[in-house]
Amino acid sequence: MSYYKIEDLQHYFKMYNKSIKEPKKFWDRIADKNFTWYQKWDKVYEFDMQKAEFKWFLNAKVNITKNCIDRHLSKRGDKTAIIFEPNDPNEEAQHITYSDLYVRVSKMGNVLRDQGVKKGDRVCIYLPMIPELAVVVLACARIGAIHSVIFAGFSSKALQTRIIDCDSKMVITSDGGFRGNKTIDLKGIVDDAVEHCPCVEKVLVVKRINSEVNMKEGRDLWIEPLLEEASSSCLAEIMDAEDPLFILYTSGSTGKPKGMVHTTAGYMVYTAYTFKNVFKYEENDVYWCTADIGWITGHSYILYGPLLNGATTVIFEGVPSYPTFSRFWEVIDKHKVTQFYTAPTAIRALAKESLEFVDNQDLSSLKVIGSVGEPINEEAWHWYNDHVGKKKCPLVDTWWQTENGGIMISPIPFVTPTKPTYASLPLPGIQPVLMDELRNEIEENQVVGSLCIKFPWPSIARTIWRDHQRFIDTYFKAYPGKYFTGDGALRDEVGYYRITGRVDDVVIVSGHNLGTAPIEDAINEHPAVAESAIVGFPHKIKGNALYGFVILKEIGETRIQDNVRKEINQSISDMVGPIAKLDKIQFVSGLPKTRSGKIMRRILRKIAEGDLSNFGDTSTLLNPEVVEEIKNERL
Ligand code: 7RM
Repeated sequence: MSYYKIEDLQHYFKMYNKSIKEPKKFWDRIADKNFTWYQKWDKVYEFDMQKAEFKWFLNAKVNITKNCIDRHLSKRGDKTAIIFEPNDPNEEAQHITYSDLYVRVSKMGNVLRDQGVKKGDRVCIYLPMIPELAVVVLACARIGAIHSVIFAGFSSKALQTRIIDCDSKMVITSDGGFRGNKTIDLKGIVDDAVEHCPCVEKVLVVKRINSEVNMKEGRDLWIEPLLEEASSSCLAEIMDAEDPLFILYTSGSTGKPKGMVHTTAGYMVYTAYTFKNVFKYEENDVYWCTADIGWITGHSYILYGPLLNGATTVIFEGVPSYPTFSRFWEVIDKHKVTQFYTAPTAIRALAKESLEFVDNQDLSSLKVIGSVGEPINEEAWHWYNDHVGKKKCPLVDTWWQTENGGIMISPIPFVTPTKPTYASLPLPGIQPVLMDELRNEIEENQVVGSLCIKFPWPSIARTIWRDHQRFIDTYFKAYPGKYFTGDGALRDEVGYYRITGRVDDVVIVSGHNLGTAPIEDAINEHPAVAESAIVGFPHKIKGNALYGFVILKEIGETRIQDNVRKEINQSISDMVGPIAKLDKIQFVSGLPKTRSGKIMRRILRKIAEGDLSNFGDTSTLLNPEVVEEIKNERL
């Protein structure tokens, strides 16, 4: 592999400037040197920001699975591609080599073809975190079918909406899944969903938990017997660079989910390049990302990025709390994990528990630790850095979105000095800008603005499935000529970016733009506080005032609670300024979160405003019961 290597900070700036001045040359070389192509491109890119049209590596022909699997066979055939760590620690882990993966993906590809799946068809995948999920995703890519993975925690209604939206002719699921001490009836959920999906012709079922399930004659088939019969070589479909690779749904704040479409070559080049550099990947590393493959993080940094680099990637079926809160740390110790990539919500949950869980495991194999998904608050950053990274592993706080395909802003390990709560510098090729309300670029430091990207990169989503107008309206209208991320950010004096949360999380109090993340950091500094979320609500004088929802580590008496309220405001006053003090502080037992761990501030905002009638689409909500509690105890 000969990507541009980023070796020190000066070199980073050199690379970065080159990538901005001569993007064609920069990406041309990366694409040329690191992949196998059936045919190379005529042109590196072509785009129109107004029309939101992007093409990369025009007319190149490629198959991403040839690059993920086949080309590694000669040198790495016996190397482990996937380590499968089951939910139950007593079940043996599986080591799947690149040769095994080749056979399994080929067989699966042949099964899909035999069942009538053709290039361009959509296949919805609703599977737990088991090796078959990886195999099925890659099998789709092998035969040119467009995969749409739907996280197996979604309800049948959410599944149904997505199947219908992408007009999927096949659904692949399992009899069920293990999750901690529970089992989940995935086939039952699929049955409910597919009942209302006339587009679905076939449902293929993987056996995982050996439960009794209904098999509908003529529609449902067990996958294992089909695999047994299938040939173990499968001709890869020759794909155009711009043929869709997958659709992945991401929730809009209102309205139905958006089917983000990613295409083949640009996505391949960008995920491979960023994986290599952001995780400083080296040949014998064991890399573990704890996300679910149902999210973009799993697509890009469990499957495609690592496999494109010939890496060993861990697929973990379980949860951080089962059988105990030391599970993550045990898995790192057991498989000698070198890079560990997780979400702040998991870090906060584990930091609440006894330190013994983490201290009793040997984490000395770790070289780099990463964070993704939401702003990592200062306290969690330090806990992760000190107790997991032992202050010797760079902590990469990686900012990016489903729409981006890959990591956009992140430190480079051992190159970019890390700074708590800062995602730091843009990766080569990425040109962030901050915009004010008047649509001017913000040049000053420490001012919160809307984060936009002013030049395309290879893995930018190409459209919303069958709704290009919505794609334009959502991302390219607010700031003409730029991609609008929906996030707020500020920049420090050296050019580091700090993501302050979604722009709709910015609250204007007495004319001051306040991002939620720094205020929540100040609240979380209080030793009694486990987690918090703040939102704005209308105020006669200030325009907006702040309402805090705070989880305490232990529920104390009322008198103590009143003291905590005072101390929280003192801490905010000290760390952010008196302007950011909270008008109301409600103690709660939990915060409404999406299944991917993001706080649904939209609901908290409605409660704070006193609008308790309609919370909009709550189908992605993990814990609806806390909404009731918060509503009933509203101040
Ligand atoms: C990768 C992923 C995207 C949204 C994004 C942000 C938030 C993600 C960070 C972050 C602060 C980070 N894709 N976000 N990473 N905020 N620091 N390092 O999560 O499409 O599911 O979400 O997540 O608000 O817009 S996503």
